Amino acid sequence: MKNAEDDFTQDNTPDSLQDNTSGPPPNESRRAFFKATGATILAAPAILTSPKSVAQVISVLPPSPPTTPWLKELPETTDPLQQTDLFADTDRIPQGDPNTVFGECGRTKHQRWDEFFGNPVLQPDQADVYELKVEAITDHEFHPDYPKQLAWGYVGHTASDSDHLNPTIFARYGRPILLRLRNELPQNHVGFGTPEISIHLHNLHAPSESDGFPGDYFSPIKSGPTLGAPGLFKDHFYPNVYAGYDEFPKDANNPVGGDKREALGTLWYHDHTLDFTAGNANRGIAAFYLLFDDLDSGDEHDPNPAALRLPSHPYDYPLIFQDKRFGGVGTVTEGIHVFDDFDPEGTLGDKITVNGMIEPVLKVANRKYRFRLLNAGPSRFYQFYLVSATNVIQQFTYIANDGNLLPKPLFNRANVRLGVAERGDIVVDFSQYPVGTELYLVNRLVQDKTRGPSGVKAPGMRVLKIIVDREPPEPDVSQVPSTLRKIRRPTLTEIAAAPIRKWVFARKNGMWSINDKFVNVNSPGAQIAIGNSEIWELHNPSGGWSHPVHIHFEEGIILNKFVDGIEVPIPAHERGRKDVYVLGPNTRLRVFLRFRDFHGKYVMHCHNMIHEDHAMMVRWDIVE
Ligand SMILES: [Cu+2]
Repeated sequence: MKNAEDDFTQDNTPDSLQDNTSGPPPNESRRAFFKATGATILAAPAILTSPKSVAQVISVLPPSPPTTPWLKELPETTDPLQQTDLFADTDRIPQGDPNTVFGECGRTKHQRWDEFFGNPVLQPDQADVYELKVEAITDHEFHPDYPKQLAWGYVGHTASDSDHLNPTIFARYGRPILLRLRNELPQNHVGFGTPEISIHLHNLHAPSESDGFPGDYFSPIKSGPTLGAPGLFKDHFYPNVYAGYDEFPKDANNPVGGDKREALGTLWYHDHTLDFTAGNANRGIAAFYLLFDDLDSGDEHDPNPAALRLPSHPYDYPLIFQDKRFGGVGTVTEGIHVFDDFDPEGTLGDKITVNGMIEPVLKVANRKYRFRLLNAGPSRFYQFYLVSATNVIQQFTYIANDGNLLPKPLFNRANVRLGVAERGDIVVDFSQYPVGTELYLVNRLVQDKTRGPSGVKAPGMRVLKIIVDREPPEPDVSQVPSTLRKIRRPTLTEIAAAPIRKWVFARKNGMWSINDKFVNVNSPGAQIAIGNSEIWELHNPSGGWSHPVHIHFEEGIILNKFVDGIEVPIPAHERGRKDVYVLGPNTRLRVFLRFRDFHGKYVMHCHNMIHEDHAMMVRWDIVE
């Protein structure tokens, strides 16, 4: 039988993968074309005109130029974003209604604003207030062997009193955040990516208008189909309450409000502009948001007996991985980041950046560290191992998946596998290594096309060198307790009562579809009454590719997993709460979800950003 993959054809040449010179048509023409057709359905035959196979295209793309490893060091600690005074400009004090008179885009009113703040306008000390600008940086150094070049990202003022690209936000349950996002990208940009933005804070329990809905993109001159007007900035209200806010109301015994079993810790924020998420995020618009509470308090010295006292700042270290392709030796774009927004198979990177750098070095003290690993796409999967200089596998403790602490830690683990947008928090105890020890974080997962990974192969690609270079200045009092955070599993009664909704993720006309449809941000594919629970069946009937499916806003619990129609055990790290559900080939998952507290439009999509940009996304709404 002919394999479906063999049917795939596309019009793609190495030239079309180059940046700025002979690159793809202007972004707006693609968007205008997509929109003019009413859907992306007609784009597929237009794009797919050449008989070249994907494998042929990849083989003719020259590899990224070689790099000399381990030349640059990552900073020893995270430099958190500092608050901005948004009260000095009296015309633009954050408010519930959109401030379109003074330059804000036409968002809808912040939900539950009056309930949280009691005034139309925010008062000082009612929230933490931050400002980020999305900017083009022209001197970014991915690696000293490559030219300094263009990158995009969030720029904000950090605690060390400097402007920082993609700073980490430290947040706390019970303390709302008001984040102002300014779009300062060049509006005449050519090359991959588009200069409109929509910030998605993955996977905060955030009201719809602050969730970064893909159709809510904005710039000073353009606005998405679901936004009222363009603008210079957009304010986002992050309540930082636990999900279940209505079911477990805020009171003296529950000062945050919501169900503390629903806490998230490792979140990230990234661009989510319709049709251009892969290009914009791969340009660099992605960063961390770490959320703490009384249990995971971010303080290993915490005297509160309930606190977990996990390794904390500066020994709590987020690591973001992105795969990128750079123009090959002898090409006009030699050493320059290239990508193709228009190819439904995308561009597979062959260089893995760690916090924006290729093959960096991290120096650590010989004590425990918490590493927060994030696969920020666009489409590569990873299976990370920690190995010695002679490739001997080292063990660590796996404590959180998708930002959710597991009920119990998984001790003596050898690897972490991450689909796009998945997070894995691990604790590594470097006290077992003498000063001077060199270790490597290695990706052993083989992937030669954007459709998904194949096997695991040693020794793999070394992406990060870790040098144990010092004794800690004080004794390590951090710990990994034998229980972490309780989980609320649905009861049998709840499972029996929940309606079942089926979603099929498949290829269609060379694009990617859900339930045979391409994305339409103006029309919900499901409407769920607020407060209801449902079982969502996520089905990938193909043997040819993998889909890391992301459901916005609410975490879910996997009830069953079927491969080739046969029920299989759910891996230990997937038995907690999740927001990314990796659908391998011929896989079906049953996921229990509650829909609570806020209403409005959200999305589910494949987080292979290339699939997502080529229509594998569905809008769903919570309705009152
Ligand atoms: Cu996919």
